[in-house]
Amino acid sequence: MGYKIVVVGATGNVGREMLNILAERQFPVDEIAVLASRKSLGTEVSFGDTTLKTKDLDTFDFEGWDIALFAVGSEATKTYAPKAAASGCLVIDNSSLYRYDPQIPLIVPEVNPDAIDEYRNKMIIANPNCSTAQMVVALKPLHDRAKIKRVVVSTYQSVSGSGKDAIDELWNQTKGMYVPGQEVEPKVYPKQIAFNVIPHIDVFLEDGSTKEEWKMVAETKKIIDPAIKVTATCVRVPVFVGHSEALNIEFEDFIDEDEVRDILREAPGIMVVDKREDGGYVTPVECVGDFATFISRIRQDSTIDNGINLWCVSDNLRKGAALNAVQIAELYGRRVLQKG
Ligand code: 11C
Repeated sequence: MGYKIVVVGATGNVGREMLNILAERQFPVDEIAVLASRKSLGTEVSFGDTTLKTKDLDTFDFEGWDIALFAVGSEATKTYAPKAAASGCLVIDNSSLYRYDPQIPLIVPEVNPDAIDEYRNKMIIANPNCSTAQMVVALKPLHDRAKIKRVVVSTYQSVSGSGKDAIDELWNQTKGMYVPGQEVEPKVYPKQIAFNVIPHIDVFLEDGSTKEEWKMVAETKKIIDPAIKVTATCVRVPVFVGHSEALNIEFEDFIDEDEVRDILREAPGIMVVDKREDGGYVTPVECVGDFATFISRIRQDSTIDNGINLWCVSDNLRKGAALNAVQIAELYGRRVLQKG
C-alpha cells in the first residue's frame, strides 16, 4: 500500500529536492500532485523517471490526500496549510511559521521521533531550520551520555539557504569580478558575497543577535532539552550548497574525545570522518547530495572542564530541509497511517 502525496512549492530548490528524495528513497507513492503558485503554473518537474506538470495551489482540493510536504514561504503556508490540515491531509511544513507553536511538534526523526504523536493537535508537523537540524543530530547522542550544559556554535552557511536568486548572485558576482564592466552589485545580500563572508543571516533582533541565531537557540531547546544553553553566530559564506558549523560543547560530566567519536559513529544519520591528517575531514562540497551529517575534527577543549570541539557539515537542502521532511513522512507512514 502506498500513499497519496502532495508537494507544495515543487518548483523551488527544496521542493525539487523533496521529489528527488522521495524517488531516491523509494517512498511508497500511489499518487503524487505537484503544486505551485500561479506564476510557475504548468512548469514541469522531475520525479524519478517521470515528468510532472505543476497544478494550481490556489484551487487544489486536499481532500483524500495523505501527506502534503510544504516548501513555500510563511505567507503562502499561512493560507494553504490550514486548508490542507482541515481536509485530513497531514502537513509537513518547511517554513518557520509553526515551529515555535507549543501545539505543533518540531521533529528531527533521529532525535525526537516520539513527538510524532502530537500531530493530532493540528494535523501539522514543523521541519526545523537547516542549521539546527544538522546540529541536533550531532548533539542528541552526546546529550544522552553526558548531559550538555552549553553550546557555542559558529556557522558557515551556503547561499542556497537563501534560495535561487542568491545562488545566481554568487555565480554572477564571482564571474563579474573578472570581466570589466560586468560587476554585479549586491541585491539579495546587503554586501558582496563573492570572495567574502557576511556575519548576518535573517533580520536583526533587539538584543543584537539575528533571527537565524535565535532559531538555533529556540529550536534546539524545543527538539532536545530546554535546559541546553546555545549561543550562535551565523555567517553566510560563498559556498553554493552545504552548511558547516564549528561547535564548542560543554558537558555536565566528563566525556573523552575517543568516546565522543565512538558514540557518533554509532549514532543514526551521522558519518564520522576524523583523521588527524591533511584532508582527513569533510568540507561542504563533499557532502552535497548526501543524506548524512558529517562530523570531523573531534577534540577535547582543554580550556574548560568538560569540553569538546567538533566540525559538523551537511547538505542544507537535504538534512536541513527536504530529507528531514521526507523522513518525517516516513515516520508518519510507519507509526500512524499503517496502524490504520
Ligand atoms: C539560511 N537557514 O541558510 C536559512 C534558510 O527558517 O527555514 C532556512 C530558513 C528557515 O538562510
